Amino acid sequence: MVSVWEPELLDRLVALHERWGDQDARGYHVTATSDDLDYRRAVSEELMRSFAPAISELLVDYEPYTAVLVLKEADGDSTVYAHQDGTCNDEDERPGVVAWFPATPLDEQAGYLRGLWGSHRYMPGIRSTPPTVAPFEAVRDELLVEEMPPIELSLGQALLFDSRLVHGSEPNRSGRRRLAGYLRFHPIGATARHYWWDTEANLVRGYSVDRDFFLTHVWNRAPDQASFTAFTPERPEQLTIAELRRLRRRSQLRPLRWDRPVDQRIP
Ligand SMILES: O=C(O)CCC(=O)C(=O)O
Repeated sequence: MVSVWEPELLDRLVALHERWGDQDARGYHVTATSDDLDYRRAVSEELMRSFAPAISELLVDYEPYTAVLVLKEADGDSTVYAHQDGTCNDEDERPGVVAWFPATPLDEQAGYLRGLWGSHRYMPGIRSTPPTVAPFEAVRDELLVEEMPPIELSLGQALLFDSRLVHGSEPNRSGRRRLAGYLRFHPIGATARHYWWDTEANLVRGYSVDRDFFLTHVWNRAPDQASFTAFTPERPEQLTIAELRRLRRRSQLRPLRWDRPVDQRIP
């Protein structure tokens, strides 16, 4: 959790949404899926210009490559179930980093972001769009409320997390729109990836994409280019809450390879 900018800066995002956004939308939605490509681009440019530099300064050798607004409207279901964000770069050496921050005040009613601590260490694997079945699907409601502590961010603060972290939030019950910024970073020079689950063939297809892809792609559709890989997704065994707790404890004792100091790495 970092304090990175003056809260007044956030007014730019609210104004941007008021000018361009769909005022009749309901529930949870993100600008990444908007049909209005000019709006998508305007949001991305504002986030990259006004917000990404302060985060980049805190990261060593990472660059931003995509930026969206996350909206939870006053009406409609806006629960964000426990999930992991899609894989956007090869994570074997270094993971992607997400910066998430509120642009309108957060409290219990508006719904704090919640995280399953340490889950980036014990929930490896490629995450596709749409997502294939996750090993915590059977317990996702209980997981969100009982196992994932709320992260109480104020305006001006951001949460930086490993892009494999399981996270989510309860619905917005505040009666007001809840607006948040979301930026993704990857190691400088990394190739951006997109993994699409072709449900008809039951294959996850991997694509190397450029930055514009995230501004123009129609989500859940086949990307309009050749894939570099394809694999059949596994149907994972569903974990219980007790098993997830055990995994967390074990991961604290024995971090994954890339977490270890270089001289302690297993060859
Ligand atoms: O805004 C939130 O509470 C969560 C958003 C989120 O996790 C996402 O869009 O992936």
